[in-house]
Amino acid sequence: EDAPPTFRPPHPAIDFHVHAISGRARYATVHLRHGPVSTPVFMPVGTKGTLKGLTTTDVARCEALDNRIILANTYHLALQPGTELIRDHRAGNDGGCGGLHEFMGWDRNILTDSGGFQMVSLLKLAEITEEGVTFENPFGDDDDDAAGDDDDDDDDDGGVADDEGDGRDRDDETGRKRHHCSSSRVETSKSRRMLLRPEDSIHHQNNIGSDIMMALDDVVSSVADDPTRFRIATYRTLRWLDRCFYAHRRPNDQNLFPIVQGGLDTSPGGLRDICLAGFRLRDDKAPGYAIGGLAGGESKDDFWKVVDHCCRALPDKKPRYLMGVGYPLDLVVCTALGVDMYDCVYPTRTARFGVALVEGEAPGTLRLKGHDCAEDYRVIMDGCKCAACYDGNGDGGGYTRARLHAMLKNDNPLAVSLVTHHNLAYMMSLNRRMRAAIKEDAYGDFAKSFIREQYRGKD
Ligand code: PRF
Ligand code: ZN
Repeated sequence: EDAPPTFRPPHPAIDFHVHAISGRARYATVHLRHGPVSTPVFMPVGTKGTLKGLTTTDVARCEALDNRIILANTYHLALQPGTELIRDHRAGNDGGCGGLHEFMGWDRNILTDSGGFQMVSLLKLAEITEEGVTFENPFGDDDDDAAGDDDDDDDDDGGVADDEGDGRDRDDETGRKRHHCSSSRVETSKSRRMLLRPEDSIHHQNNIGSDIMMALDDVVSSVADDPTRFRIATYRTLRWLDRCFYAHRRPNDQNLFPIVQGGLDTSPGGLRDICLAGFRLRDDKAPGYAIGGLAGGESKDDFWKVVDHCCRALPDKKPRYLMGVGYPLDLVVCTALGVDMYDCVYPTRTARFGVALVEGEAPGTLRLKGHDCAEDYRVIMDGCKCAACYDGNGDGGGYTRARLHAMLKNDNPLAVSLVTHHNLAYMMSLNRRMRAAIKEDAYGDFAKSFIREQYRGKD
C-alpha cells in the first residue's frame, strides 16, 4: 500500500512545551517516551538503577514523590550488570522490549549520564586521550562486590561536598570496587584497563534504552588551573559529540543531549562561547542541552555567571539541564536563570548521613543525629506528606525526630530509607512550588522569600 509519507519531526522522542515564563524562569512540559515531565524538575540519582533505600514502587506510587524521571549512570551499569544483560532483560511473560525500564520495573523516564565524568571524578586514575577515557584499575577484577551495598556509589556528585562532616572518603570506598566491563577491555600484566570511547558510551546507552542519553564529554575540574587543558577539553567535547551523534542508533526512541563545557571562561569568544557556537552548528541534531563542568568547587559567583551565560546562549525552545546541581538554593537561583532540569546525589546521599532537608531552620538542613533531636517530638517537617513525616491518615502521626535520631544511632536502615524519602519529597515539593510561582508570574518574589526563609534562624 502507498501509505502517505508520515511527518517525522526532527526529534520524535521529545516534545517541549513552555507553558509560562516569569522573568527568565520557565514552567514547561518535556514529553518523552515514558510520559510527560513537568519542569523545573529535579531528577534523583539512581546510580545503578535503584534509588538507594527505596523500592521502585515507593518512588512511583507515593504522591509526595511522584518522580517522572530519574537518572542512572552508564558507567556503573556497564560495569555491573553489563548493558547487554540489561538490553535483554525481559520482565513478566508478555515478552517486553527489554532495557533498563524493564530491568528496574520503572515505566517512567530515565536519563543516563555518559560515563566519562564518573570515571574521571571518582577514579582519579582515569586518563583522557582523543580516543576516549581510559581507566586504570589497580585492583583488577578479583573482588566480587559482595560487600557492595555499604559503599557509597552514588558518586557522580559533580563535586558536591560531603559537608556532613561524616569523615568518610568516597574515593577510598569506590576505588575498591570491581570493574568488569564487557567491552573495550585491555589486559595488562598487573592491571586491567578499560577504555570508554564516545562510541562505547552511546552503545551502552542504546542498550540501556534511556529516554535521554548524554554525550561523552571531556570534563575538567572547574577549579583546575590549566587554561590549555580547558581549551583542549572544549574542542574535544565538540569532536566527541560528532562521534556520539554518528554512533547513535536509536534517535527515534532516545534523545542525545550535548553538554556545554569550557571551564569558567564566559568572555566573548571564550571557551564557553566556542563550545556554544559549535553546538549552534549542530543544533538540528540536538533535542536539548546540558550545562556541564560546574558544581566542582568553583565560587558561587563563577557558577552563576557560567549558568547565566549558557542559558542566554542556548535556544529557548529546547530544555536546559544543569548537571550535578542539587542544593535547594541553587535550584531556586538557576531556575531564575532559565534552567529546566537538575540532578544531584545530594538529597539522597545526605539522607544516608541522617541529614534532612527542611525549611525555616537555617541552614536548611536538619542533622537528625545531633543531640538536639534526641528529645524533639516534632516530625522532620510539618505538613510534609512523605513516609517519614506523615502516617497517611491525616491525624498527625509520622516519625518524630527523636525516634529517627534513635534509629539512626542504631544504624537502622529503615531510618535512612525514611530520610531519603523525606528529602526526595522535599525536592519534589520544591519543584512544584517553583512551577506554581512561575505560573503566577511571581517567580522573583518566590525566590526572594525562599532565600530569606532558608537563612532564617530557628525561632
Ligand atoms: N559532565 C557529565 N556529567 C556530569 C557533569 C559534567 O560536566 C557534572 C558537572 N561537573 C555532573 N555530572 N557528563
Ligand atoms: Zn517529610
